[in-house]
Amino acid sequence: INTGTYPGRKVRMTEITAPKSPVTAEQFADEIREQLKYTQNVTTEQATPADVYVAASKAVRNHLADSWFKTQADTVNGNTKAVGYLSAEFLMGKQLRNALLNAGLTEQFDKAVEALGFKVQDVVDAEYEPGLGNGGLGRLAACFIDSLASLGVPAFGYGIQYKYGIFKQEFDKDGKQVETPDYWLANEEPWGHIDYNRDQKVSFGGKVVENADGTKTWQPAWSVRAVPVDYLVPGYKSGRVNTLRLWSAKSYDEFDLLAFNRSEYMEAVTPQVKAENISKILYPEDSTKVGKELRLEQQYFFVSASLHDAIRVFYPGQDKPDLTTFPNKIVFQLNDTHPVIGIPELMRILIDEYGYDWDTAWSITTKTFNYTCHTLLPEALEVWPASLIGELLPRHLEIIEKINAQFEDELKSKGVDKNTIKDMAIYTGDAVRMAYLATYGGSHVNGVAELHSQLLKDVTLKNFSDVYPDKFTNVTNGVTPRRFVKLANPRLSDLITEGLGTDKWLSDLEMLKGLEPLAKDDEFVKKFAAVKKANKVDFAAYAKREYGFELDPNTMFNTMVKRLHEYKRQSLKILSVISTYADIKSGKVKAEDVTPRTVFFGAKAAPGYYLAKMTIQLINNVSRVVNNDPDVKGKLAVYFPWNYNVRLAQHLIPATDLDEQISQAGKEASGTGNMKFALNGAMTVGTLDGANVEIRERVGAENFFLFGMTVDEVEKKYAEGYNPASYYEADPRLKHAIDMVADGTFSNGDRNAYSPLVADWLTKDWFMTLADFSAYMDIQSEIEALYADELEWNRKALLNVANSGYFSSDRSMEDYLERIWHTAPLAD
Ligand code: T68
Repeated sequence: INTGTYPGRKVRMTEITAPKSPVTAEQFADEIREQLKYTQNVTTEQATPADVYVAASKAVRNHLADSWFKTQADTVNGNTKAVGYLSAEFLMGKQLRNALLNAGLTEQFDKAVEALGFKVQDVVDAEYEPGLGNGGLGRLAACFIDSLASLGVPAFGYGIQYKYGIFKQEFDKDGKQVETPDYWLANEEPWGHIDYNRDQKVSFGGKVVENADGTKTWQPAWSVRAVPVDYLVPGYKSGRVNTLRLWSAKSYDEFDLLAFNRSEYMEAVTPQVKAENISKILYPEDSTKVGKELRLEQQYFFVSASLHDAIRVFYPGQDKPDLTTFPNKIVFQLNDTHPVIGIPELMRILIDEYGYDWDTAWSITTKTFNYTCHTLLPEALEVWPASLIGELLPRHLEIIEKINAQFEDELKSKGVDKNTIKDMAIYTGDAVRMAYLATYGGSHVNGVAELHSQLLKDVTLKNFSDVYPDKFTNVTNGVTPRRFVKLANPRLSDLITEGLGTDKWLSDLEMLKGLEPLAKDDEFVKKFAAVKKANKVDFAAYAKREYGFELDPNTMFNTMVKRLHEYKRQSLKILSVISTYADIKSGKVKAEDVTPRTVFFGAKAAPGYYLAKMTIQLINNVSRVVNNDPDVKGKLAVYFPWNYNVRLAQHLIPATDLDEQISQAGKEASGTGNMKFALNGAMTVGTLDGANVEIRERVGAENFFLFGMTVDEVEKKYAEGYNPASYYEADPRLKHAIDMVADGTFSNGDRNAYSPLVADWLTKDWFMTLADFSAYMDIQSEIEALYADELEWNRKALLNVANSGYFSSDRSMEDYLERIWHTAPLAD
């Protein structure tokens, strides 16, 4: 064991350079054989790659078991406060490669699999990616728990094991998105361990009765059984393994035998269906619409089970635990508003289940929770109808009312005026505002990038920040370099290690700064360029295999991947593609002046989001027309690989030359794709939005393609009255591109196909795509001029890598530890 303090680190890290019980490839092959024989019950000869995948995964899991038990014991017995990360989403990505890396078994695995007569790729491909998140928010949670384990901080991720994750996306013959269910548990899933003996009961409905002594008793109408499914979260070279505990809903009454005996077969399984529905499906992001009853049930389900679980873990076997010490044992982070019902739930547990008085309970609760906001769209802050909470959680509604009354008194005593108090109400009488409840009920509130946190204070939660300025802080997001550099981009990882003379950068990403001098070394820059080129060739092969695309790796790979949302402005990108297409086709731009480009889109649209789905259809049809037009062959191509997920991200990001982060300023809270691209040596074209601002500051303005309006300019334009049609009239390139969408060029002559989209652009355009179009087109010539100079382009791209070390999720975790959680890694 090699213990050391990394230069510049605020948190000490222990590095275990070799796995505790290293095995040889032969031994590991034997372990796989044993799993095949005794748990898969197949001979090595009978085994398929899928069998080997399950067997190898279980063998790796076994290697992590001792560290897991030790981490659990130290978590409970040590004097380091643990972190509970409460999140409705954990978008983990595939597990096997990551677990092998962190267990120090990568090479042994590769050799063992071959010795068993299998292809490594086939075995790895047998893993089905769990899609238990929508996008950035869920992936962030996954990066954070990886970093916590890698830093040796005791932590629990708490969430839901949805039976169906985010829908699978397909495109029909017209280019429309078709959603199909993602039944990711169809085959054996070796990573989650279902622990029936650590279950919790979660209740709903019914009524509240007042007892003779004035205390309240909630008499719920129905209950479900929350069963934990445990995933190991191994740290990278930390020797620590944390727990991701995802709850699965089961019924207490599997089956109504009386109904069955009456031949009422459907009725007989109703209770089971009702209970199991709770963890049945991940809600697709619908930030602009109100939620559903089931969604509130899901939120309460996992939060209630998790809080009870934490009490079980930290006060084992105690009937009357001293819960005033609870905030010293664990601090809970509320990942967006989805788990905010935890605040009244902890109050209820403390008062009704453990007999604490209100003030003591409130003091414990506020010390226990902190809230991270991930949005700037006011309509995305959850507001629940009070009637719904009253029906589902009557006792919680009472508690919320009382919290609100106390809050109003507090505001009055602070001299806040009546109207402001009304604006700040947590409980309006009709509705409960979860973001306000979280802000009042927790110790800290943070945004996810500097600009975002500033706007939260200045706009979204201004009243709260005026009254409670000290609650507000920022923690800029980050991504794990283990998955998104080491696993996704082995060639670049090797080059970085060569350049720095060590691989320690994987746990101290600021060390990438050491690459900066190498940007002056043409030979190193050429090696860097060769890495990108090889990644593009690889991606072309992958895209051919998976999607049947014929890509040309000699073109610029230009990528826009993220959820489909108007504010993210995929429209801006596709309109620019259409404009470029028209220019090449008409000969306005000479063939020899064109920078050959392949444009990639990856995006899922929420199933009920009409304009987003129409944008997908448009992109697919632009792709069809452009890719089949001999006039632009070799100059421009557009591809939309369907079902964008973590796996595709790991392939596409390392192969990208130019990344698009073009949201309207003031709308993207942070973005994390932007960080992954910069770390993988892509250049970014982007607006001054979210973390783009900080990325640009760090990599240098000269190494970032900035365009578009600022937040202030956007606000000014809204105030003046925005008229998109005037931009359509003023820029002939824009006019032509929109006319082509309207005239049937991309709909086999049908002029109505996109009329709602066109009408929206010309009359509403809420996110000002049209106003930023000219600036976006103008910066393309700068991009193309630089791209023509291969050495200079790669020099700048390398400087992006060298200066992106700040965007490690390890750094984000250190900031949370210091500013919010006030805790530290476990002692060795
Ligand atoms: C994202 N939010 C932000 N939300 O958009 C992004 N919403 O800027 C930021 O980088 C990221 O969070 C991490 O902080 C989301 O991804 C959701 O997915 C979501 C899901 C359900 C309901 C509302």
